[in-house]
Amino acid sequence: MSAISSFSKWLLKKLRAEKKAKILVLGLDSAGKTTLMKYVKTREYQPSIPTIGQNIDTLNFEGWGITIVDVAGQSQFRFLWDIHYAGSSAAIFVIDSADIERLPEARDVLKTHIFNNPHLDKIPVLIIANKQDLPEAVQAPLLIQLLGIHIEMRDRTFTVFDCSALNGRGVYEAFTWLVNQLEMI
Ligand SMILES: Nc1nc2c(ncn2[C@@H]2O[C@H](COP(=O)(O)OP(=O)(O)OP(=O)(O)O)[C@@H](O)[C@H]2O)c(=O)[nH]1
Ligand SMILES: [Mg+2]
Repeated sequence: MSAISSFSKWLLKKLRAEKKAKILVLGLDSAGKTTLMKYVKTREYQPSIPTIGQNIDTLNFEGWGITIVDVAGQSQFRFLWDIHYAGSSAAIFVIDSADIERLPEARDVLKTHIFNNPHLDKIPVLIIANKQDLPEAVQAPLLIQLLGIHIEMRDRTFTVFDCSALNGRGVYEAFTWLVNQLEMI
């Protein structure tokens, strides 16, 4: 084997080996974080129970080996989020778009734990407007206005995707956007 071809094989292996990322999945309890992550992994809806602590899993998506840290959203567990911020390449914030009453709480959590979080400074943020299969779900353009993120996120790469972890709508597109951001880091 020539020196050039062993070098290119080594380089290829190294490039492949380095396509790894840690992604943090945040959001209120019952937003659908765990259901969504299960959908991405298995391509089908699977029922889930409220998370206690966190679920850490790996996922292969479009050539990326992604470590998913899916935290418990209940308020009494949110202090546990702190230990997971370091080393995150991107964050996903899942919102129950059909639960209008809890949108102000979702906005506060998004602001405190992502926008104003120095540990997550500058990383891309994928906001999932989940539960779009429900008739009362608010869609992305209105959700952006209600959350005020068009103003808050001025200095940040972010997007909002309408999704459903029940029927898979928008899930593949949202994750494709995310890995495209990882390619640019
Ligand atoms: N209709 C509908 N229900 C959903 C969807 N995603 C999740 N759910 C349901 O919402 C409930 C909460 O889902 P989880 O995935 O456990 O929510 P979570 O954000 O992980 O909640 P915590 O672990 O408590 O933080 C479950 O009953 C899910 O089946 C969706 O897209 N549409
Ligand atoms: Mg969960």
